[in-house]
Formats: sequence, structure tokens, C-alpha cells
Amino acid sequence: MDLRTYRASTLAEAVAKLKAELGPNALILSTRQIVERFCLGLRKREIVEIVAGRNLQRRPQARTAAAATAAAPHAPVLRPSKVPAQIVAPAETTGPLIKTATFSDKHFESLVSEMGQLRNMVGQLAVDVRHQIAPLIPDELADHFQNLKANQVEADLAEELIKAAHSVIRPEHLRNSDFVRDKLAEQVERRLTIGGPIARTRVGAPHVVALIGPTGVGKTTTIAKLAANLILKEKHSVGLITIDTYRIAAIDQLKRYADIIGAPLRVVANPDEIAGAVAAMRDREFVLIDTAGRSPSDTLKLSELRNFIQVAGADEVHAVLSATSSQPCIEHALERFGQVRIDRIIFTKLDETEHVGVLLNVLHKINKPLSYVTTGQDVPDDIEVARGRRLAQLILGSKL
Ligand SMILES: Nc1nc2c(ncn2[C@@H]2O[C@H](COP(=O)(O)OP(=O)(O)O)[C@@H](O)[C@H]2O)c(=O)[nH]1
Ligand SMILES: [Mg+2]
Repeated sequence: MDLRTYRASTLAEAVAKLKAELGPNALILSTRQIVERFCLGLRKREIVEIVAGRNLQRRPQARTAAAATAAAPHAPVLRPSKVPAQIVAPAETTGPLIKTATFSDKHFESLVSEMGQLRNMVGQLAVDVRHQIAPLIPDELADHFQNLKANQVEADLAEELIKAAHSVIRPEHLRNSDFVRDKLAEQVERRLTIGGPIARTRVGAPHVVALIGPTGVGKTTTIAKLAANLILKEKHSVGLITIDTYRIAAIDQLKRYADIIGAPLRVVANPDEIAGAVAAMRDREFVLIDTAGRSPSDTLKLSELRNFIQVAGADEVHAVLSATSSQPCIEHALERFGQVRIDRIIFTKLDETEHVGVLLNVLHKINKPLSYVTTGQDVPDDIEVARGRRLAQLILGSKL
């Protein structure tokens, strides 16, 4: 063991001295800044003191002279304001000046090589896992597959879409992400049944449309949007009927909209009255029926609802579902309200959902046409006639 102390006015000078004596692989054990007094103690100056040695066991804090010079090749006189970031000790302290551990070139190279190996291993692991989850997804389309799944498109359906798109994309286009997205959108669009807007099919009698669905999905708001658009934009005559007599607030809500848009409103409490209410509006082109948000698991009330719809002679029954509900919840509602009657689907609250893929799963399964989607609380603006390509883009991750 050969330990020596070097003092100089700069770090670079001190390192140069020790390198000259101990060689480039000498180990630095401590570095500090001290104040040296001279002229009989009347004057003082800041200097750097390094303790170094050779033939030592390497410790974590120890640095080679080569590394020290690399860290501060042109080290100025060490005053706190000019000290490089890694040098922290103030003057007249005995703590280490340099805190960061550094490595010899050899250590650094081996670390870089190990990191490279790790990166390769993780990459290979990701490919293996992907192959295990979806064995037949081509690597070039793996990100698109993950994206569909992130939007909660069911794995089987996502795989089917990817394979169908893959079969129509030439290999040289597989890495063109926009092109692949476009082809995928085509495939998604094919699996969506789109129903188009409400259209009058009768002459001399109103076209009767009923909205059914769970509580709070937005039936009343959607009726108001539809009525306002039919009256204000398309200049049709519209009458409104509500059978939601369970809550006074629900009647008030529709009454306020009816007054604003200038549509007559009739409140009907039992099935016997509804035929009369529709007949009273026979001068109207459209009659829209708002229904009570009864619990989907309440079979008695569901059969009552079916009765209302039958007696009213509805031309169209739209099931209203919220895009924010979970898939099991939507499927449950569809099963229950399917016992009443479902001709078409309206999805509400697209503005609030994080998983548009659920719409595709559901529509693909039940194969009922989608008529409208709603995109916010504003009456009458936040409603759109469903369009396949637009919905497909949303399912692939576009924003509203
Ligand atoms: N964010 C958002 N909220 C909506 C949408 N449609 C309706 N709502 C809101 O959902 C809540 C329940 O609506 P309502 O029409 O009373 O539901 P109902 O019980 O099915 O008649 C209200 O606060 C509406 O403003 C929509 O498309 N987006
Ligand atoms: Mg309501």
C-alpha cells in the first residue's frame, strides 16, 4: 500500500501531480478543499488536497486518476460559485468534494455491454409474450393489435380484424402506420351495422318512435335533442309523450324542453291511455315517446313497458345505452330490454367514455343497427347520426 497526499491550487493540477507519481490507475481515496494560511498566517488561499494511492483494494467511492481528470479536465480554482455540479463541499470543510462515483473505462464498457444484453433480452421477452397472447399476429401489426385491445375491443375480435386487414395489405405497406390504420378502419366499419336516422314511413299518421333503456343513460335528453332537430332544423311537426310518471322531476324535465322547442307534451300513466294520446297527435309527423327508467331486472315493469309500446303502435323502438357503462352492464340491459323490443341502438355519452371498443363488441354481437350517438349534454347540438367510418376511427383511438 502506497498512500500519498497532493495539494495544489486546482483539482487538475493536483491530479496531474499524482498521475505523474503514481500513474493513471492510481486510486483517489479523498478529495477536499481546504484553506491554507501563509505569510505567518496573515494571508490565506483555497487549495485542493487529494489523498491517493496505488496497489489498493478498490472501494466504491474510490476513483482513478484518469476518471478524475475526465470529470474535470480544466478544473478552475475551486470556489463554490465556480464549482462544477458534482463538486459540493464548501470551503473549510473536510467532506468529500466529489460525490458522484465514476468508473474506469473498463467498467463503463462492461456496463454498456450488459445494458445492451438486457435490452435484447427484454425485447425478446416482449415478442415471446406477444406470441403467447396472440400467436398469429404478425409482428408489424402487433402495436395496432395492442391499440385495439387498449380500447377494449375483445381479443378474439381484435385478432380477427388484424388478420383480415393483414390479408389485404401488401407486405411493403405493413410498416406504413396510417395505411394500416385505414385498412383496419375498413374492417371495423364492415362489422358495424348502421341504421341511419329516424325517417317517416307513414302518410297521414304520425311516425311513432319510442326510446327505452336503463335509468340515467340519457333517454329524456336524447328525446329533447331529436325533437329539437326535427322541429328547428328539419321543420317537421313533433308531439311528445312521456310514460315516465314515476318521478315528478322527470315530467318537469321533458316539459321544460317541450315548451322551449314548441312541442305538445302528453303524460300517460297507464297503457290504456297511450293509444288515445297518440291519436290526439295525429296531425303531427312524428311522435316521440319517452319512457320510465325502470330497473332492467324488474320483469313486471318490463312487461308493462312492452304493453305500452304495443298499444302505442310504435314504428321504431330504440334502446338507449350509455357508452360509459361496462360491457357486462350493457349486455345485461340489452338482454332485458330485448324482451320489450329493440329495433335500433343509440349510444350516449361518447364524450365521457375511455373505451369505445365496447361499442364494437356489443354491436358486433347483437347485430342491431346503430341509429345515433350522443356526444355531450347540450340540447340540441350533441347528437350525431351514426356513421360507420367515424365510429371506426374512434374505435381505433381518434378523439371526438
Ligand atoms: N356527457 C354526457 N352526458 C349526457 C349525454 N346525454 C345525456 N347526458 C346526461 O345524463 C344525465 C341523465 O340524462 P337523462 O336524459 O335524464 O337520462 P334518462 O334517465 O335516461 O332519461 C343528464 O345529466 C344528462 O345531461 C351525453 O351524450 N354526454
Ligand atoms: Mg328520463
